Amino acid sequence: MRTESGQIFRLEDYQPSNYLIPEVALDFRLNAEETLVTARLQVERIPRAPADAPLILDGDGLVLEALAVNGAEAEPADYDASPDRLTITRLPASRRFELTIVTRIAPSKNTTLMGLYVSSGVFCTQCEAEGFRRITYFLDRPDILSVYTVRMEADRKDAPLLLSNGNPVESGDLADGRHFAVWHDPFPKPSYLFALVAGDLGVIKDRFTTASGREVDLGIYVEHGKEKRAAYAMDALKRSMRWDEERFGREYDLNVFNIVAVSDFNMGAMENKGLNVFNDKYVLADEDTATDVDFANIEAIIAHEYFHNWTGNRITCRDWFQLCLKEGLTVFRDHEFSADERSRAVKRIAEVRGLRAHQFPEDQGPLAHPVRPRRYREINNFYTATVYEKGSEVVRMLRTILGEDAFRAGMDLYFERHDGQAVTIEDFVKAFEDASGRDLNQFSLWYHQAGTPNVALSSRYDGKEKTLTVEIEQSVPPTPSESRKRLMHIPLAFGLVGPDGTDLDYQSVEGASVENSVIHLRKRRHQIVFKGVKARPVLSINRGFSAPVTLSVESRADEQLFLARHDSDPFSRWQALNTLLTDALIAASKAVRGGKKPVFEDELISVTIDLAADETLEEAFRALTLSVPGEADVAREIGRDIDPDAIHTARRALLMAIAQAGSQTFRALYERLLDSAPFSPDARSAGRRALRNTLIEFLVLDSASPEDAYRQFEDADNMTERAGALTVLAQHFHDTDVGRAALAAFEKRYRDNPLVLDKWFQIQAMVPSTATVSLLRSLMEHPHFSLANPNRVRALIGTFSMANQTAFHSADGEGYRLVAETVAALDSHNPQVAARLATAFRSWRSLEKGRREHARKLLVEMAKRKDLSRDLADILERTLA
Ligand code: 0A1
Ligand code: ZN
Repeated sequence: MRTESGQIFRLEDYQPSNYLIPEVALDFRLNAEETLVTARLQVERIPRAPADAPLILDGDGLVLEALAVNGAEAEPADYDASPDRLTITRLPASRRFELTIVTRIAPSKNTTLMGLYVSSGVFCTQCEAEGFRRITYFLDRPDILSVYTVRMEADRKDAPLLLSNGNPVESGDLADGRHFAVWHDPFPKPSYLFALVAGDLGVIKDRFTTASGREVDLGIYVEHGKEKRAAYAMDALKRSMRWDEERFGREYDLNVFNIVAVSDFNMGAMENKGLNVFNDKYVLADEDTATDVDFANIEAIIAHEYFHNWTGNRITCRDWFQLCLKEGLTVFRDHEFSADERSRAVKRIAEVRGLRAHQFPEDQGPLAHPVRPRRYREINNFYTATVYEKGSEVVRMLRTILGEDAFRAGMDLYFERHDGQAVTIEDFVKAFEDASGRDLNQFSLWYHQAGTPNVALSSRYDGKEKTLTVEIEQSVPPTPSESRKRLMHIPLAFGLVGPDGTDLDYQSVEGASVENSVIHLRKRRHQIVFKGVKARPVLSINRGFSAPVTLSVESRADEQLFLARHDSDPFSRWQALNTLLTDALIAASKAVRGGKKPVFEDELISVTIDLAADETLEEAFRALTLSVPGEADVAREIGRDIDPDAIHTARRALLMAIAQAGSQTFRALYERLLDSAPFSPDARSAGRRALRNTLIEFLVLDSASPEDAYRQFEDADNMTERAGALTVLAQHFHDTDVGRAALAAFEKRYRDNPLVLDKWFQIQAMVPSTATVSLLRSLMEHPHFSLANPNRVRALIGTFSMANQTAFHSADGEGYRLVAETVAALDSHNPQVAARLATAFRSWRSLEKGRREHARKLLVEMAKRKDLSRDLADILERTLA
């Protein structure tokens, strides 16, 4: 099927290529306005391909300058070149031949940030997923693996630094102030992992000795003057390298590993072989300019890209449908790394909050797709929370089901069997089946079926018989183009929490397979009977969020309160409180809508305060328990006919109730937590700051004065506390002199630091006021705002659309209009960023009528525009379908 606005790619249409390209030699004459690219390709026809099979190479906006076959200029009749394709119809009879292709490109005019572009004077590339075809004509698909040799030539003054993948081979001077360098990467790789960087950058260098004694030169390249701010990233890199050896037996394989930070980048970072390119937001940090969340993100993303060296680069994807093969697995690996480096419980709660905030709405709306999709129109739109985060949850479930040892055996087999190959999810799962001897057929549905399963559950205890009977039922809601769903294998970790808070034993169990405290749900309904349970337990279910499902549990509030106070699984403690708070907020927003005053149970308020004050618990965990569910969390749980204003009012009332009841406790705690030690980004210190930042909001609400927050803002010796205080001031006192003064002081201090100024944009984008839309319109005129820079756009407009429920969803539709206008303005420049921004509308159908209508009209208007990019057209079409 073809739609009006583009071809649909289908998994079932996959065909291996008739031609391979075992070797590539690239030569770049770098010049910002006009770069000449000469590609010498060693091409090989596969034995079973017909001798006259045409060779069809991908291009995107290319101009062909010259083409030669085996060194001889090609006859015009033998090929056809268009900007997006080079078809060669007459080829030598021999199976191997050489093609030389010359293209001319204009890096400085490349605003899409795909292919070769210039960021702050630095040449850099981004080729995943299909950016290589913007550089030269190629079989731009991940199952074509080639050994690359890259020669770059540039002006020595503008670009003293010339980097590419692999190891450096040669360099030297040329005439007219130019110079060159040659790099060679011995590992065959797909074109999406190609990279070059050329420019004038500062560097920090270090060394790493691998487990087997190989010396690796490490370099992190940043803008001159910012070198010191790369130290934490370097430390994270070395820890990642060691961790992958210890936990997965994976060593680094080249002599050099380089990271380059650039300021214009569409995503977080990119795992190009031996030459990772990063959004500088995920490299640069020091206490004055980065928050603890920034430090944690840097650690996670440095690790993520490094881990791709084995899961993604050495073993890559056969086609883009298999994106989760590398992404889900690598996210799982970076999550485990952060859990080991920091607090496992806190990390898990943060992951689950992220999954629910980003993946659940995707899975429950018009953009739902399986972890391994079967069709796409624009692959850029599939770098989603489903592929990444749910993909990681699937790997986590695999480990839960198999256990640590069999999981590791499966990973080892996968590495051993597929090193150097481009493979599929089926290959991945098969490695675990073969290593463990288990049948993972039903489990694999997690890859193939979209939608968040629901698990409904009730339990009853028979004191005479000493049995606990649990009734469980699974259902998977329909999703676009998948109305009938099959039953899943859902692993539910559980505990039977006894009256003293410790887990009770049982003698036997019937009705489902239960092993190592995990119930394996495989049928629609299970009646599970635990026998020999000595006392009445409270069932703690889906511990550690063992399965990414929604739960409908028939349980009394006092049971949830009991779990919040006593469950031995910290995740479940947090979850129990979170469920209670969410339920209370749903009830309160109903009351607000009905014109009533919201009320909250005293016991709920006191358990919240008690947990925050419990000094036997880690501070970071306490900060999480005290973080009342956000407005978007409540909206998601309500699910339909959403009124964001009512939720906002309800949430404010809850915050106030907690602030007043906790007044003395919170103030004493806040003072006690003040750290007099010098700044350290470690998890424990960050936890203390997180708790203080959570408390400061309650202090100002209770006192109805900005004073405490302003003092924190002024006294802070680190960005976490400064930005935390400013956020509270902007949220609650934006229209007061103190609020305005703090915002102005922050801007003055950080005017020339774009990454910090992004925080200033972000904090204002979150102000819950009807005036925010016009504030944002004026901020878009700020001299340091630019639609050409993705970080600026995400900070201001992205934050507004994702994290400001009241103003984005303002009843007059003006919030939607602002975002729609920005999307439209961006689309011709940078379609990827425009399309991503447009996903803010994905839950439009769940809003109340007035807002729904505003959103629908704007979506229809946008979809009608001429010359929409494929990226944006795809999102709009699916959102409206
Ligand atoms: N593979 C990268 C993500 C990424 C994807 C596309 C890009 O194009 C702009 C950039 C980066 C990762 O998982 O980190
Ligand atoms: Zn990745």
